[in-house]
Amino acid sequence: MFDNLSEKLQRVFKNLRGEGKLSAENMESALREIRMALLEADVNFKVVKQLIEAIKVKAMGEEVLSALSPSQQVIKIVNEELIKILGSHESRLRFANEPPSVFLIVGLQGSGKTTSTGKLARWLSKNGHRPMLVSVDVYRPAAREQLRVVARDAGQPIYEGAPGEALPLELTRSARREAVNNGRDVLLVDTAGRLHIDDALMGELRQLKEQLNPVEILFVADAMTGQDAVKSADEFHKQLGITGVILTKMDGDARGGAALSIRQVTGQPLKFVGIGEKLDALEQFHPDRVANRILGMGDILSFIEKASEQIDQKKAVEMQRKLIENDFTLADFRDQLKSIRKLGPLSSLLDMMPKVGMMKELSNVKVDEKEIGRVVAIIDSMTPRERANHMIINGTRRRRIAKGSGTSVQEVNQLLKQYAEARKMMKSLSGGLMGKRLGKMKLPGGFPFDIPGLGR
Ligand SMILES: Nc1nc2c(ncn2[C@@H]2O[C@H](COP(=O)(O)OP(=O)(O)O)[C@@H](O)[C@H]2O)c(=O)[nH]1
Ligand SMILES: [Mg+2]
Repeated sequence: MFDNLSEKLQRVFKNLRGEGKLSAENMESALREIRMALLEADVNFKVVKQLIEAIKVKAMGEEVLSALSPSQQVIKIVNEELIKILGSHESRLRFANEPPSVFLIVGLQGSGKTTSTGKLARWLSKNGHRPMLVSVDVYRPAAREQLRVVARDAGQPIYEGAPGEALPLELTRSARREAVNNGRDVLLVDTAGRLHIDDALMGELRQLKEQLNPVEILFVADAMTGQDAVKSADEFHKQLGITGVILTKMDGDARGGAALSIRQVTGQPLKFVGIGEKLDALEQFHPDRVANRILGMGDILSFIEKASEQIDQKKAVEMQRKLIENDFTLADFRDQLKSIRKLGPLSSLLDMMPKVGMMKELSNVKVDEKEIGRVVAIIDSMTPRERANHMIINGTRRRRIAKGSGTSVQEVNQLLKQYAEARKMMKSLSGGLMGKRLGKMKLPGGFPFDIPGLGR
């Protein structure tokens, strides 16, 4: 995603790095190059114009901070403006006050509606919701069968329809009732698509909208079709009123023009991107992270910079020695988890990094901040003696710790088991490749084993 654009913009910044300060001349040529890079990435020309104008005003205005170098200044400005055109904080899904929240999934044929419906079902269930699916693609039995398959893969129920129920309106009415009866809080409606926008399709969708009062109407578009995707999103919005966009097949789109234009052209935010055919290949769209990624802030240096700002280097070195010498107590374990938490959402840090080598592996790590909090609470409920020597924690002590931390004995057991395994693993790795690597990188979060809250 955005690879070409990212590369070109970074070249612009690099050229500016040699300059003493921002001047009308060097800014002029930088802006020209940024403009070219955006156009080559297939960004809508109006959006490019707005963006360049905004960057120019800021760069030449008073907002420029003299503490930053010219290239840093320009990166900062471009970053802010990119985030703005991408929609800042609008990417979150909305939910109805009274369940079920109905999400209408619309778009042209082949754009990825059915696949995205399955991905959303999975995503929602992983994020504390209980979705139900229904297909109103009544003209193509194969399409409904396809949704049945993705629903099964996502492990979420689908409303199949009673005999004689053949019309979209009937189906969705019953599906909503079924959702209420089964305590499902989101109803995902996969709709029929056409090759082109036509009146019959729009009429049907408008009827569904009227009857179902959906809180989200998500337009699904194929990113590889570039500005055509933007155009049809705009058309759907004018005729139907959409609330957000899911851009699919971003895995095959190196340019990213649609992603960068859609919000500005339609006024509706990009909410998710599809990055593969599998059900887990769906990412929530975070404008700030994407802007960072495009600007190449995703390098390990900035990660380490941020990390070392927040973490006491001495402490980190001491921790490593303990890890390697297997003198790593539960109290150290807790401190390390706390320092991970201090880094802020670890996932955003991981997102900033290039996906190569060991980082590739780390970037698959999912951080569950709640889980880290639970583990810290468990260790906090231990006595100093217990923290120094986990061997003395018997059944009675486990029950007391569980009570004190508001967790269960199973959770305490699980933590102790993970901790013991981690120690064992560290022992076998000590002095090995991992130890050396970690030593060199001084990464506070460089856990070569499974930590609670960091599941793979
Ligand atoms: N590579 C890739 N393929 C996708 C993605 N989303 C959907 N597809 C594929 O696009 C094709 C059409 O998807 P489908 O969900 O049937 O589209 P629909 O007609 O809009 O329901 C299928 O082959 C999907 O596997 C994606 O994010 N990446
Ligand atoms: Mg379909």
